[in-house]
Amino acid sequence: MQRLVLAFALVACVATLVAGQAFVPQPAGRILEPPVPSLCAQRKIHEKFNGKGYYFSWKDASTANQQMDWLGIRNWCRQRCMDSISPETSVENEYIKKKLVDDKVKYIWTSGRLCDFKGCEERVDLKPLNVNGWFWTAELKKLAPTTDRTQNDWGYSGGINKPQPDNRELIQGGAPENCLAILNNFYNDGVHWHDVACHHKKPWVCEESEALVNYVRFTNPNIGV
Ligand SMILES: [Ca+2]
Ligand SMILES: [Ca+2]
Repeated sequence: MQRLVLAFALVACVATLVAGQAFVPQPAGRILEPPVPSLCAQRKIHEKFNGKGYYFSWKDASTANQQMDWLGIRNWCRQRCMDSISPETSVENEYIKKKLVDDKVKYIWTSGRLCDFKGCEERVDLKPLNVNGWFWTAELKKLAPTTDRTQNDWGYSGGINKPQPDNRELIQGGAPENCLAILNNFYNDGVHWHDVACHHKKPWVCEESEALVNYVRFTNPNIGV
């Protein structure tokens, strides 16, 4: 098991280098789970889109009534060689948004997160954090600046009638809104991205992770992942 964890750490490092990023951000206290080969082999895919498999928690009887926090969802997906969804293109973003509308799902988590971890504060390219500090954690890819409205899908309103990201919960004395959810007209503002405090529980969408699938194929060639 120790060897597996070490090997996984190495793969993660390689993936990080390939992605051109100098850090592997993750929240303090809880760990990012490695894939579980048997769960990867049995993973359920509801639909394929542009060659990648997607899992929708509300479409499956075993998870239809479940909701999890931001990291819990990443780990559930990662154990199955997937990760929380990263809608990095407008085509993929529209595909996911249509699912929420068609299936009347109020909101979901994505892998999007503000770089609020140890090491982020030294990165000048992330300053100011509320503009340049957002990234898709599953892909280790930065989002376009929050101010560039043509390259993102942040909502135009929210709980305090301010454009997103607004860090509303922190302003109102609660937790910082460091995670990226897609909200389906929750504030009568259409279907858009919102910064939301990461501890809230939501349904989820997993997206297959090429890196995790390849890793498990390499380390477990006989398991048929
Ligand atoms: Ca994606
Ligand atoms: Ca917000």
